[in-house]
Amino acid sequence: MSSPISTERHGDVLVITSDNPPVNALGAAVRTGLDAAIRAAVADDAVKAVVIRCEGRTFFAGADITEFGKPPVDPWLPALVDTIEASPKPVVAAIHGTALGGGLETALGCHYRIAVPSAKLGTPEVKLGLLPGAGGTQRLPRTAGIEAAAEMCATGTPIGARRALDLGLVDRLAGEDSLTADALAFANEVIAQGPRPTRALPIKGAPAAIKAFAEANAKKFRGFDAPAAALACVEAATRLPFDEGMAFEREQFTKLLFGAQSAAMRHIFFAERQAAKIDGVDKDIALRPINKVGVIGAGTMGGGISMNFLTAGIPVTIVEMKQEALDHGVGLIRKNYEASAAKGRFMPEQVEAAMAALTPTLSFDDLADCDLVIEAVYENMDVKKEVFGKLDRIVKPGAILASNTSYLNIDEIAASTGRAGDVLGMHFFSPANVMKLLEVVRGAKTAPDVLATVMALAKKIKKVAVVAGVCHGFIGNRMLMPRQVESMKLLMEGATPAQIDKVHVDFGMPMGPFQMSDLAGVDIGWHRDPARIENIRDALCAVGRWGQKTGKGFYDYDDKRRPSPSAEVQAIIDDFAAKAGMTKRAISDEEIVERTLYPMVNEGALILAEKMAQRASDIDVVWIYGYGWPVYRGGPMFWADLEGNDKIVAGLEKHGFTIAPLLKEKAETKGRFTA
Ligand code: 3H9
Repeated sequence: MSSPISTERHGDVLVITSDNPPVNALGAAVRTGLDAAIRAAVADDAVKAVVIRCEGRTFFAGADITEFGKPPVDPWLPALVDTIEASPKPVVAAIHGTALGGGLETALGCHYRIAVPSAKLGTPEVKLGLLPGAGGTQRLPRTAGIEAAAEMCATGTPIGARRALDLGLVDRLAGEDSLTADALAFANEVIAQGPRPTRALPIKGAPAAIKAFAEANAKKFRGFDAPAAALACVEAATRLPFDEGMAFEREQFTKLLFGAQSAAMRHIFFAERQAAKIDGVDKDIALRPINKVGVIGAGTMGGGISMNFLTAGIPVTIVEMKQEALDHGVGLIRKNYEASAAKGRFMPEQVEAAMAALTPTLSFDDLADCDLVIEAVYENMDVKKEVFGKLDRIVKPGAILASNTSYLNIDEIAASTGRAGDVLGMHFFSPANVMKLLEVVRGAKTAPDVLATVMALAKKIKKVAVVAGVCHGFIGNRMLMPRQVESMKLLMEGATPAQIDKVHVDFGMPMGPFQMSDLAGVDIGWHRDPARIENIRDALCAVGRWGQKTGKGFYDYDDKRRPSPSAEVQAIIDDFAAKAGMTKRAISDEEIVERTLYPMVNEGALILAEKMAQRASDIDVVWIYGYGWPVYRGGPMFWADLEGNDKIVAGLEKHGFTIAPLLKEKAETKGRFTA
C-alpha cells in the first residue's frame, strides 16, 4: 500500500504532505510516514526548514480513534511529536480545516504554526472521555496560556484561528487560498531564527485560573471523569518540569483510555455517525433539493423548528390560523434569536438575516412552492389528516410532507394524501431549536430518496438524526412509557417523587421522571375533566398542579422555580395507595433502578426485534441526544451490555416483568446489543 505521506522540495524547504481521507486521522501509516519524512529532512543537508501540511478537507483531526483499545503500533504519537520538536531545523505546521486532538498536538510539536482564518484548533478528547495524550496539556499552557489551555482541554470546544493568533497559539494567519505558499514563505523566514521547541517556552498565565475555571464549570462537568483529569494535567504543567508533566499526562490518559466512560463515549462517537446511515438505501441516491421549507403552526414547537432552518440559511414560510397566534409566534422567534445574540452566539446582523428569511402567513396556499412542509399542529389524528389532505391539494408535486407528531401513526397520516411516498415523520424534541435529536419516522410507503433527503438535511441543520419505524411513541417516547408507569407504581408502594428523581439524577440524567413531568406539564394528555379522578395524575391536575407553569406539580416551586416536596402531593398519593389497599414499604434505590431503567432496556430489545430501530446504537443516540442520558454511560443499550444482560434479566424477573425474547437471548448467550 502506498504511504499517505509524500514530500516535495521547494528550495530550502521540504513540504511534508499527509493525504489520509476523510479527516487525516493520525493512524499508524500516517505516523510511520511522518516519522520517516522528518528523519529524512533532518539528515538531508539541503533541507533547511520543513512544512507539515494536509491534503483534503482538514489538517490532522486527531489520533485514529479506531486504534484505541487495540495493541499499540509504533511510532507512538507522543514520541513522533517529540521527534518533530527535536528537529534542529525549523518545522512549520500549515493548518486548514480543523487541527484537533493529536492533530493540534502534532502542530504543537512543530516550532511555528500558520493557519487560515477559517481554521479551528482544539483538543476534543474530553468528548471521548479522554484528555490530550500527546503533550497537549503540557504544550498548550506554553503557547495558548494556562487559562485557554484549561478551557480547551476541559471542555473540548475548539477555538477559531483568530483567537488562536491572539493567544499566541498560532503565529500568523495565511490567506484563505494561499496556505501552502504562505507557509513556505514563513518557513524561509524562520530558517535564520532556527527551531523554537515548545517545551522550552515558559508557561504563560497564572495557575489560579485553573481552580476558578473548575469551580465555574462544576455543574457542567458533573459525573464526567475526564475534565478534572485534564485540568490536573494542565495544573501539573505549571509546576513540574516538562518531562515529568508528560509522564503525569500519560498516566492520566491511560487511566481514562481503559475506563468505562471513554469506552461509552467512543461508542457514542461512532454511533452518532452510524445513525446517519440508512440500511437498504444506496448512499449515493439522488437527493431532492430543499431550498424552501414550510412550517404549519407557530407555537413553541413550530417556532423552534423554523429556527433550525433559518439559522442554516434556508427560508421558511410559517402558517398559523389566526393573526394573533402568528404574531405571537414570530415575536417569540425574534426574542429567542435576540437572547442568543445577547449571549454572543449570533451577530445582530445574523438575527436580522434570519428574520428576513421568515415569511409569516395565514394562508396555506403560500406553502405551494415549498420543497418540504413540516406540520406541527395539535396532536390529534383527525386534525393531522385534514392538514395533510389540504397539503396534498396545495403543495407542488415532489415536495416532502412531514409530520412532527410524537406518537401518531405516520402511515395513517400518509394515507390521507395521494402521495404517501413523499410523507414521513420528523419528530423534533423540545425546545426544537436547541435539542439535537431528530427522529425521522419512515412510513411503510416512504420513498428511499425522501428518507435520504431528510437525513442529509438533518445534518445541515446540525441535528443528529435517527431512523425510526412506525410504532406508538417511536423509539424515545416508547421507551419512556414503561419508565413512567413504574415510577407511578413506585409512588403508590412507598417511594417519593424526590427519591425517584434523585436516583435518576445520581445516575447522571439531567432530571428525574417527576421533574421532567413538571417541566413539560403534568396536564399534557389530561382529559381536562376535574370531576373525573382515576389516578394520581388526574388528582394533581384537578387541583391545578400542572407543573412549573402553575407553580406546582409533583413539587411546589418558589418564585425562582426551585422545587420542594409537597405535603398536598404526598396526601394525594397516600390517599390513592390507601384506597388501593396498599401497605407502604421502604423502597431501595436499587429497586428504583431495576424497575425504571431496566424496563427501558427491555423495551429497547422489543423495538430492535420489531425493527423499529435500525441498530442498538441508534437507540443509544436517541437517549443521549433527546433525553439527556449521560453520555459517559453510552445510552441504555450500551449500558445494559456493560451491566450484563443477565443481570438486567434477573432484576426484571425479580419484579415480575415479561422479558423481551431478544433480551433473554442476549442474557443466555452472554451476548451484547452493541459492538
Ligand atoms: C486523540 O487525538 C488522542 C490524542 O490526544 C492522544 C493519542 C495518544 N479517527 O465526523 P465526520 C471518521 S483523540 C478515526 O462525519 P465531519 C468518522 O468516523 C481524537 N476516524 O465528518 C467518519 O467515518 P464514516 C481527537 C475518524 O466533516 C468520517 O471520519 N479528535 C476520526 O462532520 C467523517 O467524520 C477528535 O475527537 C478520528 N479521529 O467532521 C476529532 N474523526 O464516514 C473527531 C473522524 O465511516 N472528529 N473520523 O462514518 C471530528 O470531530 C469530526 O470528524 C471532524 C469532521 C470535525 C474532524
